[in-house]
Amino acid sequence: MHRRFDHQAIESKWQQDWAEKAIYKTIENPDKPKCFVLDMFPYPSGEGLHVGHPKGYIATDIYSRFKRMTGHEVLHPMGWDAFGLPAENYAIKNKVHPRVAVEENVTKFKQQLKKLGMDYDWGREINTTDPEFYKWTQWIFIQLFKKGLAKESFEPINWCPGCQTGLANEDLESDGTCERCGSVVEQRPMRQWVLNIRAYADRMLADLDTLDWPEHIKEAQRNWIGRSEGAEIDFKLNWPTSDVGQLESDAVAGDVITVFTTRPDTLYGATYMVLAPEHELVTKHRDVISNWAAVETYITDTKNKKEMDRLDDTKEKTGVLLEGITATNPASGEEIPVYIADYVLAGYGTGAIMAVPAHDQRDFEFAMKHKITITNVVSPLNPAITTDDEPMPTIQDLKEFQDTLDGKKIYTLSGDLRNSGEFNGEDSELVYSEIVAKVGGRMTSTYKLRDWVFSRQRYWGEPIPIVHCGTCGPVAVPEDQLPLMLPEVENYEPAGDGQSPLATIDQWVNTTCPSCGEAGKRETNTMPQWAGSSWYYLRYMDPKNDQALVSKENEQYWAPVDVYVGGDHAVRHLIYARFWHKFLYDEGIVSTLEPFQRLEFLGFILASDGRKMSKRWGNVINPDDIVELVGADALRIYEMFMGPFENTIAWSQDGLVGARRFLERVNGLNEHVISGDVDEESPETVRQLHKTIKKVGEDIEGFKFNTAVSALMIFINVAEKEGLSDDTYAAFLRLLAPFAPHLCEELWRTHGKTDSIHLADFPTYESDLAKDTAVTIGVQINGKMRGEITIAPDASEAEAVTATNDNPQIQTKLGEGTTVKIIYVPGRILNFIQK
Ligand code: ANZ
Ligand code: ZN
Repeated sequence: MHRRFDHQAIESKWQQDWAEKAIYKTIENPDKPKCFVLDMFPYPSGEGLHVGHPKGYIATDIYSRFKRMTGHEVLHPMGWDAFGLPAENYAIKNKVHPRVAVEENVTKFKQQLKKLGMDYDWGREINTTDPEFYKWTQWIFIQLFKKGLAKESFEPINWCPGCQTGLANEDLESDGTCERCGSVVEQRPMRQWVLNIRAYADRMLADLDTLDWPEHIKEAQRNWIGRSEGAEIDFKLNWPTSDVGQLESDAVAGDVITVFTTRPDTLYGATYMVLAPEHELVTKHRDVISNWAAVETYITDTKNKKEMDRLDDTKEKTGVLLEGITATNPASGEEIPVYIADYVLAGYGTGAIMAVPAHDQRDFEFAMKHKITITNVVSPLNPAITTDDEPMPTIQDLKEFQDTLDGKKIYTLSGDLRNSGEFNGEDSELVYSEIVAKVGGRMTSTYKLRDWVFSRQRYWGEPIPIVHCGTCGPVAVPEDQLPLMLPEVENYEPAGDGQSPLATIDQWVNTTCPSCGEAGKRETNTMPQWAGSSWYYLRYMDPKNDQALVSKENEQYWAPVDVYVGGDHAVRHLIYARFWHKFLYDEGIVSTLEPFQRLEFLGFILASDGRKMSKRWGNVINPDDIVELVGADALRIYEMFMGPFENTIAWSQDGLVGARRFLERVNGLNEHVISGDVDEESPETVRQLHKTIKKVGEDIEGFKFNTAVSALMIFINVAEKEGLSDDTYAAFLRLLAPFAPHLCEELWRTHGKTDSIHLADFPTYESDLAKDTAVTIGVQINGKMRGEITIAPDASEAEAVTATNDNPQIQTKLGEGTTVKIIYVPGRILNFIQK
């Protein structure tokens, strides 16, 4: 029966009590198994939480309470990812120092979270902008620097004219615009700090297989890393020496162009080469390139092109022949032309390709346009493959009809080799490595993953702890001088000249070289917003340690994160953190190969109009209002009951009301508690209880919170009808406690218990009682469905057959033939085979 309750009084009373008694205080308790449950920590925005944000936090709260009740020591912490552009932009807009803005926002967020009754141990709160925290971010950077994994680079990088800073590839939308401000990102050559994340690419790929993560996230990471297996092959460059004479040229006879190819089997068909326009060999040979003016113009044009457009397969393939130089195909010995063309990218492979127009679509289009020889070297092994299509053109055809072949499909698979010298007639896949060996090539792999551009020309980030010295080069700030504090500036807006605002503080910039003691200058770039989040989870294990990032004991006790929950960052954060973790593993700081063993990806909550909740649409719902209206418990139940956790679902006020009414029934349930002998409890209630214990436990473990809530609702239906014992009532409260911690605590205490329900044990079930007592299965005759029977799930074949006696319809049909065989699958189907 429904009974109303004063949620405000109940919720604030117990929140205060829990805090006073510190019931969620986390310790390292070697006598208990541990469980580390982690949320992707929020960036504390000025707008505060909307009702979508807590969905993941509620889930981990339920999960961690369940784990605590099942005998685990639980680490369920919360903190703030507070560096980065959004905080800085907010601060600039609202004319407050980013630190002040962050403090205000953190206070707001914390209040909101506290009202939801979360079981965080706030004693372990962290903040990436706290010098005691970023001291260790800087420390990790120094270790990366010492190992040669953090280095300066002068290659062109993504520059966002809107945000006035360099960006990593991961910060771009798929159309190449800035994900923060939408500006078209330019390529700008700039001095940068980059991290060699590629050094860990193979391990990051291999170890994905050991993770309990959603398959689509693993696949996104595989694609982002983008490993290609292939070979590097050297092509000799030639130019007629008589033309060169006494040039003041850097060009050296015998220079080679190294290409990366995934198809060395097509080497004999490489009839020209292409260098990326930015390739260093191009300018190096300017003195022997007779059409240098045209070449230079093309290089300049390329600089203004977006990588997206260069990759666009529908665009016409442009390029310029390097007149005066040729290359030698190391297999066929033929002299072939060398081009520059923007469809070859500087940052992939070696920035140079051997072009095989007969078997590569881009090369084919380019060759057609520039009238370059096309040599067919692979034919289908099984000629049947092409009979539906047009027959493969022969080389002769190709040569004669080049002009008319436009738009034709070419053969790009493996097959029988042709025009390939000693390899003629061989299966191209089988001689792949023999061809590589013959020309002195090397098997290798290349990656789409680029260096991680790790410097930002902005204020609100961790200062990069490096001093530049004229003699020693870049030198790490000594570790005992960490944290290198972010200095105060007058103006924290970007300077616009590509320098960070820190560059304007002479006093800070000018220092002495830690190595030789001469005058040096501090690095003025700061770290990207992804730095702190790449290792923050480790700090929760030992947040106050000023001797180490994390102590060995604490790390060994808590690592790895058992469940990580969030709804963004399939790549980026989850790639960066895995990279740093593996590095810290190599450094002996962490003991596990991976940071996050299990990942649960959540679906978002949309506004009731089906749009994203945003100030812009005016459809934001503040959790504070909901908590005031129906209480935190109802909000928690509602968000978990909305649908499968991973689904994105729109908010509904009706659903919220339903959750509140359920809790009112819970509040009235004690009226159905039977007084007197427990033996009088209806067997149906008992069975239902055991089934519910099993279901709720398994569903929480599996992050199926919606079906757990519905099991609790089914239980209450039975209990209201049949009545329930005192013990059953107490067990039910404990099942519900992780979901509705306040009301359950209230009812538990009014039921005479003295200790918090959240420190009680989760109920256990008896398997026999938790079993389904009956299942309904189909009965078939010769494969045709003829009716149903209801029997015990583990009923024997004989029992199943006997059960059909009660079904006249089946009996009539059975009478029409003679049964020769019976196929019975318990719990599934009973099939009579008749003659
Ligand atoms: C010869 C060849 C013949 C190729 C053939 C393909 C087919 P994925 O799979 O993406 O790794 N390539 C190499 N470096 C490049 C660069 N910097 N810019 C543009 N293209 C580049 O692609 C590898 C293939 O892409 C390589 O194999 C190379 O062309 C080209 F029938 O070499 B291939
Ligand atoms: Zn020096």
